[in-house]
Amino acid sequence: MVTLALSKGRILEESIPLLERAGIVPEEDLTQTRRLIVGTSVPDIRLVVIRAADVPTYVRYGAADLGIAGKDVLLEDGGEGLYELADLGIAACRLMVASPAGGTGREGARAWTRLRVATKYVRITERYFASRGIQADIIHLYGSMELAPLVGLADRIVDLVSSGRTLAANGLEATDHVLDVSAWLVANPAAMKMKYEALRPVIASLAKERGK
Ligand code: PRT
Ligand code: MG
Repeated sequence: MVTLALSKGRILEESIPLLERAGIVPEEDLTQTRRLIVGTSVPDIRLVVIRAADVPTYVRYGAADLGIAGKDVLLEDGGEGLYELADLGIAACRLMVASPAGGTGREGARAWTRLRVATKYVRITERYFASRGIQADIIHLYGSMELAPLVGLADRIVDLVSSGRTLAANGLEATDHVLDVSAWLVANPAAMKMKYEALRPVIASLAKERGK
């Protein structure tokens, strides 16, 4: 049995057509079902559907042999104990620094000392500012980062941007590019040894359909 971990949300929406083109058709509508383990048209392949940030954990511990996870999640996780096999080219976006549109005046005196940056991506953000020699206090949020500058919680955010509409709707503008993001196929290293014969065709067909 091969277990492939997918994450809910955007990655799932773009993974389903990729899987189907690769001949792996889920037995249920993954966007509707409440089941967390779903079989496929390929008898020995099953899917588990979990939170995006949990995909590296399932794959690292071998609870899933393969997984599809955003580069943002993989970098934030650290990626130890995972093989990053292929960039699938789906769910593409950019990790950006953003701040209130129309300048810096609004930050006031705090801008002269340390910057406060709200993000879900603490590790990536720490590394980004440190590598530029900028002192920043990182405020860890789990979602709705766009709110933080509007209520005085932070001066900047680091968040994913695709169309830019969420930033615009909240009077923010992207100022600096941190990372290009897309979803990658990852594997458990032990499974790659023990189950290589079973995994090889799955990996080959997913990698072949990438970015189409
Ligand atoms: O549910 P959970 O809290 O675990 O995750 P989530 O709801 O934040 O995101 P989810 O599950 O939909 O998908 C997460 C993965 O999708 C990320 O790890 C990325 O790899 C990928 N992805 C691609 C995105 C986006 N594009 C994206 N635009 N994840 C989130 N966004 C959000 C962004 O955070 C912002 O709030 O969409 C908003 C911006 O979109 P635009 O189009 O308005 O710019
Ligand atoms: Mg979500």
